[in-house]
Formats: sequence, structure tokens, C-alpha cells
Amino acid sequence: MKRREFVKGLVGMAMFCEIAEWSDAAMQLPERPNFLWITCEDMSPTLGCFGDPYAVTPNLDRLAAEGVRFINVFTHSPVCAPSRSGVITGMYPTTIGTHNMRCQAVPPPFVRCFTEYLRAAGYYCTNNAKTDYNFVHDPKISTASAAAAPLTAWDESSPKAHWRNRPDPNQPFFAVFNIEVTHESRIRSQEEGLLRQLAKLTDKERHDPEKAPVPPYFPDTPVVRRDIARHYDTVTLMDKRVGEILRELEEDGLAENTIVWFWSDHGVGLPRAKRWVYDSGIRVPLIIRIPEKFRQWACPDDPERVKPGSVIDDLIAFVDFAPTMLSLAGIPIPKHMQGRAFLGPQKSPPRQFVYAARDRMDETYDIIRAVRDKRFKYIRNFAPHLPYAQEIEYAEETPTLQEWRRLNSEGKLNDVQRFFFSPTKPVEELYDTQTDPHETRNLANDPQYQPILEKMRTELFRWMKETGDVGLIPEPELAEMMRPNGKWQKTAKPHLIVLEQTENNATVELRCPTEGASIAYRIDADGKQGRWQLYTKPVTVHKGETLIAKACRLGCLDSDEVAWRLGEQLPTTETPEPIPDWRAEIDRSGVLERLLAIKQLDGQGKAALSAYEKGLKDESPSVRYWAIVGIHHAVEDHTEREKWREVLLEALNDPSPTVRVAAAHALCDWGELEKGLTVLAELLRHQNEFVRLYAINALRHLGEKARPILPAIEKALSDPSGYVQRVARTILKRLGEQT
Ligand SMILES: [Ca+2]
Repeated sequence: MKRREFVKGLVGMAMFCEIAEWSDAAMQLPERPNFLWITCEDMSPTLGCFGDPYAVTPNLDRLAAEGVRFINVFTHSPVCAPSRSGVITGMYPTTIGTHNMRCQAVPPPFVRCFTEYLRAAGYYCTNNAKTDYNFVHDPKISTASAAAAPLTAWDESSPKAHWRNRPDPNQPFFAVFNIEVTHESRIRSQEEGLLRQLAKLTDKERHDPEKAPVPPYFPDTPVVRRDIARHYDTVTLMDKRVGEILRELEEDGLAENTIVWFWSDHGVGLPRAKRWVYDSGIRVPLIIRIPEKFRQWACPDDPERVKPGSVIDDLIAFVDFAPTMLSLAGIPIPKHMQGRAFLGPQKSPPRQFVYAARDRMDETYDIIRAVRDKRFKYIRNFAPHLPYAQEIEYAEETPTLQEWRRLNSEGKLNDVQRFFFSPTKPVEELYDTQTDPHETRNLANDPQYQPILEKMRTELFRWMKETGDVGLIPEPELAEMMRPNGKWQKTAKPHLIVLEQTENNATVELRCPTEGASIAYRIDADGKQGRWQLYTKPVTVHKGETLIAKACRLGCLDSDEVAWRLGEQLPTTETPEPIPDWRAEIDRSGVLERLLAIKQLDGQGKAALSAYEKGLKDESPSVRYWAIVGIHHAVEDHTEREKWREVLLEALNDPSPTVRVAAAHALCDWGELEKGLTVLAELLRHQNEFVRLYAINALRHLGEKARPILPAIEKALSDPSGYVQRVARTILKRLGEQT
């Protein structure tokens, strides 16, 4: 599909996918399956049933024996929030603007949590408890907390959420349990509760560091082995929890009515795995157990494929989860979803490629894209001027990374181990994952692989174009498009329309004038508060009851509540605030094509200069930004820099602060310190937090050269943005200053 057609599809969908349309749409199934999702954190397929001899995972091994192992499953993003954002929406974060870690985006109006379609079709949906969708309804709420979920997405999102709480035991359910014990932080944690749990492991369950599998890119030392062994210990703890949840399902007599999924949100929380698009970061286990009575339904063309103990090697992407769930529930898949169902009556033929993206990771910027077929992986480094091993304060706490850095600085690493610390990256990487599963032999320059390289490169750019990848728009610009001047938009209150009224009851329709909003309502009676429900069709309000409603638009503040009782005046209505449709604006402007064109010149050095010069005059600050970055790194010759110095000095007056950061950074690098640092210090006070983050990251890359504005960097230690603070700390540490 061409991008234009795709975008046209999206615009059409905005009107078509009103939740109400789906409420009665469930296809006819004699009995609807329940769904149980057991998810865990930060784990590659390191399970006994996935052929890992070091793992101790009896419960998951049993689940796999009773279910189907999917051995080619990949997330589109190797880190929590963007990964989960794609799962809950069935869309690539790079399309809906949720690709940067913990970014509080405003997704386009057609985007919904897929659970709303399930709820509209009668499912009881619960989340226990992590969300991390990269959109919140209140900037003060942590994006990962259970409370960050939109009110309309779940019947309950909390650490108490459970299928057992559903008001009607016959109501089909979708219950999620997220197990956190395998999270990256537990590799280094000395927290008492965790240590107690670990101490309870038997000798057979405890992992001997001596036997730990050490990938070839890590130094093989006791510290690294200890981290790996600890991670496997937490995997065993996680497996025990899986056993408990499955036992609860059996105790309730629901195992034969419930389709169980087990998966991990991305690869293991070790360096060069989590946060990286290598298989160590994006490849995860998926097990699905399908009770016999649903096998024909789940795999109409060949039910034998999903019988107990099967293995399916089709490529599966995380964005396929949402449409597959809808397919299995008998609900039509909305057209805006980018994934494809791999089970159920709406099952598609298997995909040929999966895709992955790395964008801002906490406080540190990078842009990498990858495409993988069953064998080859093509990686495109869109920031080849930056090193792989940029500091991310949180990840630096992992002992393996500290050890790896130390041995690098002592010159004690071999070539494969040292590569991660290269000062720059190649523009392209190509790996044969069959013969080189750890992806350490880059074939991009091997003449023998040129046809594969070209095929994969073409596919990557095709996908970026088709899906309207917004990753090349610098975050300060994207954030400004989503929320001009940083102001949070608020969803308008729902309107109440009384369709019918008698003395004893009324039928009320609810409508929200804010495009893309969903409505939640509850009915309070006899001093008792009702349950929040997703509005799908007119509701009946009886005499004495109070109808309470509020509207939720992803990425916006929830509306105020409206309340109404029979016989009262209807609540006042309000005019909706404009919410910029940044996605449509970007598509209309054609800027993505121009960005891809300019970024295709990476690595061509001076041959690209005339294109960069043209880019400087582009109406889009994003193109001008990349033109400056291109010039910065393409011109190495001192005399030639003279000509371009004027251009950069002029760019210090660009209306876009993002462009000014790039120009100031380049000028500092070229020796024009005073002018450059003055601009960077000034931008550290900009109101857009991502401008400040860009500025402080530029100062980080300048290293010693940033010393003259040390006071401004010290001041950034108390910046309102925690990410800006982190970079400031990293700089001061590197410059040998106390923090
Ligand atoms: Ca995670």
C-alpha cells in the first residue's frame, strides 16, 4: 500500500471506527473464549521450552507442552513504553508518535486501546497492573502506573485487577497480569524482598554463574556471569508466579474456556540487548494455549497447527497482537490497525518482514531502524555520528555495563567486544542471523551480500514511508506540534441528549464533541457509586438514579464530569478545544519524503553538501535540522569549513530552537566556542523541555569544550525535567565535577 492510500485509509477510519459501531458486531461464536495474558518484563526466549538448557522454567515448559510455541516473535521497540504502546493500540509507535521512551504523546484521533473494542463487545477487561502506553490523561501521573490507563480502556487497572472481580461470572473476560521480577532493575537489585525470594530457590533452581551462557560481545568475567545467573534466577521466580496464576484459572474451572498467552515485553535487560534492535533486544518468547474447542476457530485452515506441543515459526510482530485478539474474540479488526491477525477467522497470510525502531532512550537520543526477515537483519543508523555506548544513567547501573566499560578503557577487550564503544556507527549493518545469531559480523560491505543489502534497504525505506514514520522529526518539534506551547488540551464534556422520557425513566444518548474521544459513564443509586463503563449505546436512567459521565481523548486531560438526574435540567455543554491533528498535518506537508531523501545521503560526505545546502532553505525546521547535522559531519577540512561557518552562524538566528541547537553544536565543534556555547546556554532555559534536552545532550557530546558554561550545566541539575537533570549529572561527572 502506498503511503497516500494508507493515510487516506486513516482519515476514513476516524469517522468509521466510532466505538458504538462495534458493540453489536461480534461474530457469531457458540461460546466466546476468555483471554488471559501473562506478560513478563525484559526477557529473551530464555526458557527451557525454547531450548535454553540453562533455564529452570517448569511451569512455562508445561504451558508450552499444552500450547503452541511461536519462535519468531519480535517487538517493534526494544524498551518498555514504546513496545507496550504498540501492543495496546495495534499500531507502530513511529506512526502514532509514541516512539520515544516515556514521552506522553497525543496519538492521532483514530487510535484506541484495543480493549475498548473488547469491552464494547461485552468483555470484562482487567489490567494488573503496568500500563506504560506512552500516553497519559494527566501529566502528573507516572506513565507506567496502573492509573495511567484511560478510564475507558479497562474495567479495572490496578494491582487488584482480576477476572474474579467481574460482576457477572458468565461474562467473558480478558485479564492481564504483568510480572515484574525479570525487569532489568532486578539484575542489580539488593532489595530485601527480592533477596528473600531468591534465597528460597532450591539448589536445582539456582543458576551457577560458572555455567552461564555469555554472549561473545560481553567480556567473560565473574561480574558478567553473576548478572546473567541472577537474571535466570529471576526468570525462575517469574515461572513460579506463572504457575500460581494458571492454578487459579484451573481452580475456577476456566482452563477449558480460556485462551492463555504468555509473552515478554522485549529482550533481556542487559546492555546491547534491551534498548537495541539486535535480536537480543527485540526477539521474545510467545506461548499460546488454545483449548480444544477453540482450535478450529483459532486456526480455520489447519487446526492441527495449534494442537498441544506445536511450534509455529511464522514471523509475528507485536502490532499483530491487538488484531489477533479481536479476531479470536470475533470482533471485526478496525482498518487503522497496522498489525495483521495470525489466529482466528480474520487470520492473514504470514508476514515476510518485521520492523523495529530505537529512538530516545530515557535521556539519550539515537535513531535506528531495522527490518528482519526470517534470516537477514538490516539496520540503518540514522545517527551514525553518535556512538552506540552513550550513557543512559539508569542502564549504567547494571554491573555488566560498568565492567564492560572498565575493561574497554583498560584496553582489555577483543575486537568483537570493543566494537560497542566505537566513537561512531556505520550507516548500515547487515547480519545473517542464521549463521551469526549474536549479530557481530556486519556484512553490509561484503560484495557477496549486496543484492540482499539492497533488497532489505529498499524494504526498510518502503515501510518507513508507508507507515509515515515520524522518528526523523526532532522531538522538540514533534512535541510542539502535539501540544503547542506545551499546553495540555482538555477533552470536552460529554453532551447529554434525552431521546425518550417518561415519569419514571429516560433514555439518554451521550456524545463528545472532541474528535477521537471515548466516553465513560456510571449510574449511582441509593448513595452507592456505580461501576465506570464504556459508553456504546444510549443508556436508561431511572428515577432516583444519577448518571455521571466523562470523556477521554488519548493524550489529553479527561473532561470534567457531568451529572444528571431525571427531572433536572441538562448539564451545560462546552465547545471543544482544538486538538492539532499533527499526523494529518505532517502527511499533508510532504515533509517525511523530504526527510527520508536527505537522510538517505548519510555517509556520502561532501557529495551530499549541495543537497544539505538546499535543505537549509526548507520550510520545515526538521529538514533544516538534519541539513545542519549533515554539514556538521560531512565537512572535515578546515579551509572548507570557513565557507560553511557563515552558514552555521546564520542558522544561529533560525526561528526554530532545534535548528539553533544543531548549529551551535556544530560551531562549538569547529572551534567557534563562544558564540555556540552562548546559544546553548540560552536554550537550556527554553520552555520546551525537549529543546532543553537537545541542548544539554549537545553539551554532553562537546565534553571538555562545554566547560566554560559549567554554571549553566550545574543549574540544569534542578531542571523540571528529570531527563535534563540526568544528562547534567553525567556531564559533571565526566568533567570531574562533584554533583
Ligand atoms: Ca520491560
